[in-house]
Parts: sequence; structure tokens; C-alpha cells
Amino acid sequence: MKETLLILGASGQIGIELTQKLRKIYGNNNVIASDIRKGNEEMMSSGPFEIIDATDKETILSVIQKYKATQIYLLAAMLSATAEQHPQKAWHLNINSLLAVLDLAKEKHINKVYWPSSIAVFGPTTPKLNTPQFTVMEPSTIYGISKLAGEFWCNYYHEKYGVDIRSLRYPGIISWKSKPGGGTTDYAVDIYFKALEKGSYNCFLSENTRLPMMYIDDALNATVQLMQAKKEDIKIRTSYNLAAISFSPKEIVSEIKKHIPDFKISYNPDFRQAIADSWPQSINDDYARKDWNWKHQFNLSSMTTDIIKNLKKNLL
Ligand code: AKB
Repeated sequence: MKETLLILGASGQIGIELTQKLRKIYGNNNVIASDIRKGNEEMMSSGPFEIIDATDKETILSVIQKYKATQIYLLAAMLSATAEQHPQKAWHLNINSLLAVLDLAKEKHINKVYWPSSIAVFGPTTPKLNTPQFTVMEPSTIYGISKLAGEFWCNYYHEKYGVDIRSLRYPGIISWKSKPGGGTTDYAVDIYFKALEKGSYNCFLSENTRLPMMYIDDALNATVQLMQAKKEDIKIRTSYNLAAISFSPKEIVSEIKKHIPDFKISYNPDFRQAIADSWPQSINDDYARKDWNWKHQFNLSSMTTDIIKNLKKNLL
């Protein structure tokens, strides 16, 4: 069956790169990018683009019908740090977009849905090391609360209405083509840009704050692999734990110094420190590895080498 994919929130950090990857796999005209604002030059010129508010079910339906879309990737969301400043708006966007899409799947307008969850579903009472798939979940951020509620909406729609919804609990995603906005793990992207542009970085987390992270290439591969897996191999319909690497600001700094020996770092923790302190340090993703053969490729050292090589080409 020919698949046509609609991406909601395509102009965000993951959307920009996922859209290009999916266009390579499924063909440019079979991947409809959309966002509340225009995409970048490459996205707008390489395939169809529509302006969509991801909470507006009627507009989503009209675009599904226009292109005969069969699947939705819902990436629109307000991330942890911004959500703490705008709790009501964050809840509205994160939950109502999901409910709109789940309803469209229930009504059989589309046959498959991808929706990312996050390590933010865990909270201060969760075991911090090698955090299991099934464990205590008492998130203290509005972003985490919305993702946890969203996971159970996904599971409910799967159990009650047979909706084929698939989800991953992303750790912090590190990319160099596109920057994140409003997350707690964003420092690990900014630090590379600032290292090359200024030779120094003022970090908003303390030096020993360890968090689960992943290079964008691994995150994109995991997403495609999950969506292409056989239905019967997807055993978890809340969201899968997903892991690659864990590191602290201090560890990323020592890796960057191997390439830029004069790099200078200062630490000025702000309100994001409390968010980071409530999250796990490392994640156990055995279920993803067992159910659909997930494997990551990049460690801190190979990721740093790849990012610095690419940023040198593109920034300098
Ligand atoms: C954030 O920091 O809010 C996100 C996430 C871990 O989901 N990157």
C-alpha cells in the first residue's frame, strides 16, 4: 500500500530533519510537512507544505483529504522549560493536538500515528539509574505531566479503538542542522555552536548534571524503525524507553576540548537545574531492543567528532 505521511510540527528541531529523512524514504511528494509557521528553505522547496495549527482537527482533516494522507507524525509540542512559563498553553498544545490526531485515527481517516513522549514522564521519585520501562512515574513538570497523560491516552485509544499508535520516550536529542527551543537538554546543542562561534559557553546546568541523551541520527533511525516495525512486534502502546548515551556538562566539555583545546566553560545554573534534577540519569531500553531490534550507533566521542566536523564546514 502506498503511504502518504503528514508531519505536524515539521519546523521544530526533530521535524526539520525527520521530514528530510522521510522524504528520502517515501518520496518528496508523499511527505506533507506542516507547522504553524513556515518551514526552512529546504523543507518548503523539496515537497508539499501546509500551515496547520496541530490542535485544529478540522484543518488537519482537510489536509488529510487533500493529499490522501495515511499516517500522521505529530511532533508539535511545547518543551519542558517553556512549558514551565506557560503551563496552560503547554497543556492545551500537547494534549489537544494528540486528542485531535487520535480521534482522526479512531474515525479511520488515517491508519498509523507517531507521537513522541519523553524522559520527562519520570520524576523525582523514579529510580535515577538504568530507569526501567515500568516504574514509579510522578513527573513534577507540566511538560512531563502532559507527556504521561498523553501516553495513557495513546494506550487507551489502542486498547479501545484499535488505533495503531507508536511512541518513543526521547532523551535529550543533539543535532547540528536544527536547534531545539525551550528544552532543558538544549545546552548540549548550544554548547557546540558556542564552542565554534565564540570559544566559550555559559552553561545553565551544573557541571555534574548527568542526563540521558542521543544523537539526532540515532533518534531518526529509531523513529523510522519503530514506524516500520510489524504491528505484532509493538508490544508497548504507552511509549518505549529509548536510550543511547548519558553525560554531564563536564564530560561533554572534556570531549569538546579534544577538538578545541582553548574552549572555556562557566556554570550558572538557573530554573532548568531543578527540572534536570527531577529526571533520570540513564535509561533502560531493553524492551525496544528486544521487541523491534533497536540499536544505537553514536557515543559521546563519535557524536562530538561528527558535529564539530559538520559545524566547521557549515558555520566557519
Ligand atoms: C526537553 O529538554 O524538554 C526535551 C526532552 C527531554 O523531552 N529535550
